[in-house]
Amino acid sequence: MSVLRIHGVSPSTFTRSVRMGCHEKGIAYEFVQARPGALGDLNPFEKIPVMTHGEFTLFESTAILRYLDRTFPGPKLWPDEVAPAAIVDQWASVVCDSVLNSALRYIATRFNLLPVPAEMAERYLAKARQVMAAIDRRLGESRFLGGDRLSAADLLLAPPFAYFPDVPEMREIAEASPHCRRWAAEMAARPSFIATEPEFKPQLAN
Ligand SMILES: N[C@@H](CCC(=O)N[C@@H](CS)C(=O)NCC(=O)O)C(=O)O
Repeated sequence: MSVLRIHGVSPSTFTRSVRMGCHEKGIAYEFVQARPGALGDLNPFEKIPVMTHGEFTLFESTAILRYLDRTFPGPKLWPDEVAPAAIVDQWASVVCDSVLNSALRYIATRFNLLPVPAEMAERYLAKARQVMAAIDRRLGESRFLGGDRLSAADLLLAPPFAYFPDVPEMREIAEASPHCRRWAAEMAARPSFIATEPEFKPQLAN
């Protein structure tokens, strides 16, 4: 049986999503400490996470989660039916695009990981308010982001949302989002979330 390895670092939100997928499906894996830019040939885009499964290498978190779901038994991260699976894809994509390009970028600026002009940071924050309001509406209609059951979309959203309380402006957004908070409490109780708690967290710049 080939060894499955997840290369990344524990504070990385995308790395955590993929590791959560392993835990949800009961997949044994090795966690290999690797920072972005120190991956050698594993990812030409120099981003984490990367998965290796024997000789097979894969980057991009959603692709990795899909691979895990198709390769291993255990609870499905995507439904089998076409339309419900497409809804999961839709919300996974919302996280990887809209949440990344607003909330996650804003958090990165506040942790001094993404130096941008103040005006740009304000734009990320304004967009985060809009994006999270739409996600809150969705979670008011649906127990999980992708539907009635946990899916890859939840695994992608939970790690960035876990940083909201650490940044006052994002904490305010979370406090104004009751459905997100109900969902986040449910996610935080899952063994996959508990097992992947970051070993350290970036600190606020000011
Ligand atoms: N689209 C990638 C995004 C991964 C990503 O942005 N990872 C961050 C860490 S959470 C990273 O490696 N950043 C370094 C960089 O962008 O150079 C995925 O879905 O895996």
